Amino acid sequence: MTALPAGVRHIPGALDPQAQAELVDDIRAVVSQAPLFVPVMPRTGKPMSVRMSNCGPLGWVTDKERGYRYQPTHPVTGAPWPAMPARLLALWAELAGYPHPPEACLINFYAPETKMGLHQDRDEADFDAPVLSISLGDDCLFRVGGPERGGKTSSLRLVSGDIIVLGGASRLAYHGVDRIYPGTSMLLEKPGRINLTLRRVTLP
Ligand code: MD3
Ligand code: FE
Repeated sequence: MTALPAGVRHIPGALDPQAQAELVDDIRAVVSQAPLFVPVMPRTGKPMSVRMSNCGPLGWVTDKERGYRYQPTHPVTGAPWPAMPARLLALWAELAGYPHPPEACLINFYAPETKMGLHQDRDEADFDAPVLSISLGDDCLFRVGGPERGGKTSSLRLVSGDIIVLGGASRLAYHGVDRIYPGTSMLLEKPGRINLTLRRVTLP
């Protein structure tokens, strides 16, 4: 574990257990309307191991034919994404330091064997806005590097209730999830981890 890259703000224990449970209830309600889907890599068609859904006006999706993109509707049901829960809007207003509301909340569900390879988030038009990430459930080993693939990386264990805000120089940093530590949290009914990323997509 070394120092985090400039622009990464880690807030350990940002959410107390009650706030975590309330967010899980919010996400359960979202996922009952907008079921988790299997994201598929562009061109190769290889399924990712993470399961996803979204809330807010826009959601991030990916499939073989059309690749990574944001769209206003669920890729399977065709329904508009559920509204962004008020609690998420309030956390953004408190912590993002950005004067416009988030447009997308990507919900990632990690079963115990799930990983997410190193990547950049660059499907948004607005890189001035930060990305705000909320961890719920089992701990994970998160890795973040610089804006170039192959650069030095730092690893960080993220715990349920932690928030990280990725802004400024870190907005285009490579990052990924190397592993989940099953059984480290009792928040969820089953082992696994939920990550919520709040994002601004369009230019204000
Ligand atoms: C660093 N999710 O959904 S969140 C993703 O834990 C994603 O589910 C991971 O990477 C997860 O794209 C990591 C933390 C995160 C999110 C966005 C970033 C870190 C970031 C954008 C730039 C730099
Ligand atoms: Fe990412």
